Amino acid sequence: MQTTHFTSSQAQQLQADGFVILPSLYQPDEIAALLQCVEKAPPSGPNFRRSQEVFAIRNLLGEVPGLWTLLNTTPLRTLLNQLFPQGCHVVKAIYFDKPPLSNWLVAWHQDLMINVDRRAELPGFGPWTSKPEGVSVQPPVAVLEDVCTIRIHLDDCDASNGALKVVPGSHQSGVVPMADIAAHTRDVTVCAVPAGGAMLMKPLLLHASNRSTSARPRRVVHLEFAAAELPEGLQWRERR
Ligand SMILES: O=C(O)CCC(=O)C(=O)O
Repeated sequence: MQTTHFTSSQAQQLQADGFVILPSLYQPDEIAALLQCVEKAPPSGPNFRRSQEVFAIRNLLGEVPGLWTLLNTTPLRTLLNQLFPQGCHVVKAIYFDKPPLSNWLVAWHQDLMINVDRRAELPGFGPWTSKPEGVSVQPPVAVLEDVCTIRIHLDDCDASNGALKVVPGSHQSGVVPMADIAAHTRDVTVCAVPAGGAMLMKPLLLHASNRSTSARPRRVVHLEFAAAELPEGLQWRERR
């Protein structure tokens, strides 16, 4: 059955643990249409990364313009209205495939950087990075606390094909210095999510993922939403 209501206990889990799994946000035919749309995209340019280990498309909604119409279902809009009653915008979208038997592993980290349209001298913003695809910056913690990520799973995902591992509650520790991360990663949960399900997570949640030992792919649409506007002079690069 499709999830059309984000329950108060799910909202509480997101607040307390920094993540929650919604087992059914999209129907099988919707997932098939999403996959078909992504697979038709011509893979070229700095936003595409394809190797044996990973296939990623950054600025996904810019690179695959038809995708938003397929993603923007009534259950997604209902969920967003509950998460952000004051309204929100998409601020980042990525497609990840961890292909069968991929060696791609992701070390423990928090999602500290946001994508912006330019460099600007602003208190609390930094460090900055500039890559071919654009400028990113670490914003003040309050900006990160406002963001909610929705990872839509296009395949059944479990520990064998690289499910995300998280440290429940770690989003409440602020920015964890690199040297302290190991000490924070003792109590770990592996987030299995079925195809059509979604994992909601806060950017400050410590997370990682293992190599795949399975013959199954692990395809995910990663969407970040925020209600806040950035200070004058700075804009979310992928805002829509
Ligand atoms: O999908 C994964 O396995 C890791 C992705 C990740 O860590 C991220 O998006 O920050």
